[in-house]
Amino acid sequence: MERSLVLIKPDAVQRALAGQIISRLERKGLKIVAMKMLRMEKNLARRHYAIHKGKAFFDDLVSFITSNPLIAIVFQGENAVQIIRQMMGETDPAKASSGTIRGDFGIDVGHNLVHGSDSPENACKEIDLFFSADEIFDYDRELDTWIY
Ligand code: D4T
Repeated sequence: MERSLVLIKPDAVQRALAGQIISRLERKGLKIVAMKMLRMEKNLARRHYAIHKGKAFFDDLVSFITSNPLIAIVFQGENAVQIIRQMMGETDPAKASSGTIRGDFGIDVGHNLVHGSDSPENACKEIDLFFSADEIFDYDRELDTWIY
């Protein structure tokens, strides 16, 4: 079953939106298999966002993501990566459709509330950055027989 790394970013934690965001993903049918609160170290942030190194917004992005605690979650489900990207909406909340997390709760691209892995391959790499194997739980839920 596919997994995706979701970050409830510092702006969402500060705005007390963590519960609502997690709830949306849970109600969709996705299963939480790992979760922790942490303050991202600068080195981890630079590795996580390595693809953006050299871009104008890179330093602001690293400052923002390391400024306050965030919540890292591994969600599991069929097609989890694509479903979560759809539910998050476009990177820029001003362009994200209503009904998406960013479309409903955000305005500014630098404060876009959530991260979700953009491919199953990147999900595996990102999950490894945040979680050790013994922090990820393999368990059954009876309600899954009503989701799948
Ligand atoms: P993340 O990685 O946070 O899930 O966002 P996306 O996958 O949707 O978008 P991204 O990697 O292109 O951007 C990473 C992060 O950088 C911020 N950002 C992005 C910014 O501050 N200014 C910008 O112009 C862009 C493109 C927002 C998300």
